[in-house]
Amino acid sequence: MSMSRERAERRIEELRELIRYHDWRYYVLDAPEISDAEYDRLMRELEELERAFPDLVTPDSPTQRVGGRPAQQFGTVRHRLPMLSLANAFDVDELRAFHRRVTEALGETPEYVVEPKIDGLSVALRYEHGVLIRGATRGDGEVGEDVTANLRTIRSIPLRLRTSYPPPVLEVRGEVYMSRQAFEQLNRARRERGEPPFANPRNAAAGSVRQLDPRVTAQRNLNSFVYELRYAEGLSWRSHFEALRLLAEMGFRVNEHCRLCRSLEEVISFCSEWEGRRHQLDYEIDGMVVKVNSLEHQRRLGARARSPRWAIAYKFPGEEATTRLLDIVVQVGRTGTLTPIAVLEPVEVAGATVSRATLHNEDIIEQKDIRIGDVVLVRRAGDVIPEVVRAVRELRTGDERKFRMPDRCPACGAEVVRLEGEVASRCVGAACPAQRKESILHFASRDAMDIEGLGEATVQQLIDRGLVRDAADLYYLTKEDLLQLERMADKSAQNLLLAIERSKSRPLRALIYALGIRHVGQRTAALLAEAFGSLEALLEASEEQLQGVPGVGSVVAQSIRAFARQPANRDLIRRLQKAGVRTAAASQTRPTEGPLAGKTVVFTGTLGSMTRAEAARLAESLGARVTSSVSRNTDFVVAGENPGSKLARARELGVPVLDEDQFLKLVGRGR
Ligand code: 0OX
Repeated sequence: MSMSRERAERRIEELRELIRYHDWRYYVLDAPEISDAEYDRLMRELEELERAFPDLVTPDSPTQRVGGRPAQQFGTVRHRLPMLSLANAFDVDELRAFHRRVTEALGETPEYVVEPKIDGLSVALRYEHGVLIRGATRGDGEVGEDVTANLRTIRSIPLRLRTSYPPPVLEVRGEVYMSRQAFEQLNRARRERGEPPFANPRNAAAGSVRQLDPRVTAQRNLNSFVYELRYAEGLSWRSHFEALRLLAEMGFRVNEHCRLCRSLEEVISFCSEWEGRRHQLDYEIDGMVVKVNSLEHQRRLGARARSPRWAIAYKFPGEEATTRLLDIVVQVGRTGTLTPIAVLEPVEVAGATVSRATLHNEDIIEQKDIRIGDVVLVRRAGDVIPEVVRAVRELRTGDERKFRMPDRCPACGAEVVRLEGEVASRCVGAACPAQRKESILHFASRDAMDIEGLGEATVQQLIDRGLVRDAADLYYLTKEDLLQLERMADKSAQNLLLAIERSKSRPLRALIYALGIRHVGQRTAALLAEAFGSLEALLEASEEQLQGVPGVGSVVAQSIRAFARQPANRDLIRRLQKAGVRTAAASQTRPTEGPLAGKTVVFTGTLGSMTRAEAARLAESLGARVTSSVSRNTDFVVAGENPGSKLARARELGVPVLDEDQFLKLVGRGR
């Protein structure tokens, strides 16, 4: 009754081709031609024949998607060409800046391809003679993990290409993701089994691809889009759009919403269109990818260290994301206030990775019934600290724990008190290192004494090593002290000492604000400086005198008096004075007119006519603020010889750049 081997071989080949075709119709085009029952019949027939002739089974057979035993661990794969990532544009202005850079470098206006940015994980696929032989995760871009067995289970990834003359070697890149529907279905099933649900589709997809047992991955309903033809021997294409067409012809799933745009305005309007339509898709996108179309243009533009200059991700703004609340820790502020902080499984919110968020205070946690282990909704609006909006209670497993405010300070062990009528709990420890650290950071912050380069890690070390107990100690640090610290090179020690020195002549209002007197913010500090003219006069003022200042009420006045009475504070002020910190209002203030007044300037490279420090002093004497790093707030950069990365950064941000002559002209010293 059995079929001859030859006939079986022919039928097997026929069935495979049919099934491949219908897989393509179903999984790639989403346009099936036959019923599920008909498809199952084909599949069963193939399976039976392969069972009868096991030596005819090949790895690219449609029956072989799920195979092999669970792995112990994944092997590593070195990518032949590094897998680059994308630079981000967070608004339309940054998109325009990208276009300007590109157009300037090319000397002509390019065409762009704009495509949805799928929120999944990137993978690389390698085919030899049309057969999938390797699939790898992105990893660090250089080396990824070999997840071939898992990627084979994704039905939209062809095991064999749909071409009669496949290139000997072909490499493509794309995104593996989980649709919203598959994600919800998976979480429902996990809850029923008492397993913790995934916080979002991205995590679910990443977790599924990193499963050691491919049979588990196979049940996860992953999907894919391929967006890059990295390498194909013998094939030629001249543009990204053409590459997308080739990829589609070869049987890959290519996103249908990729659009060729002939002008920046077209790019912008397509991006905004999808910003409003993103929720119509069955998968999450976190932005749009804008790519220069012509390969010749791409080649000329080249790449930075990690990302190509010819592409950018336009990130959609300010949304929310869900993630898991791993723990709640307590942070001690400079006045001893204990703030509960959510420790989160890292999640991307509005273009930034968030792993911590504020929970404000105990009462809010209670009111919102947020528990450790919950899946929570996190929001990041603009520049504010990310916050936990609420718990997703439907995803609870019962293993969540309630939070309790500790009754001892986690930093110093002192008692924690919560005064009647206040929401905040406070550490009462007078020598609490956490409070010290926060008050020194406040003292050094930009609006206070503006000591550039004195960051959290440095202050922590200074306190741990007993080099600094309060802000006044900063002025007694030596270079030797600083060189003891980790990651403190000669140059940075020098710069820090210089910044500390410079802070001695900060205006009185900045010093008053820097002291961190409760209820004395920047505005009140300015009023007090104006009214008293010196720190000494302020601290000797009576409550009545203080209340005589417009805008100062009894709460503020009492707080200043309480501060002034503390022996430790008196000692602090004495040592500040002794170190030469200016405690009286300056007779002459910074120029408020002239080309440099109020400008933020960065110097980079070697100048011919003066040292950088001299140039900085000159600029400051004309009312400029000199900083060491380029940001969006920089008004211009002065570049000497060998300028390096700051110049590149300035170009990237579109910050104007002056050479030395232009700078000298500007300050009236030009020849
Ligand atoms: C996506 C996506 C990611 C090519 C050059 C660097 C990134 N998540 O949808 N990456 C790219 O492009 C590569 N395109 C995409 N569509």
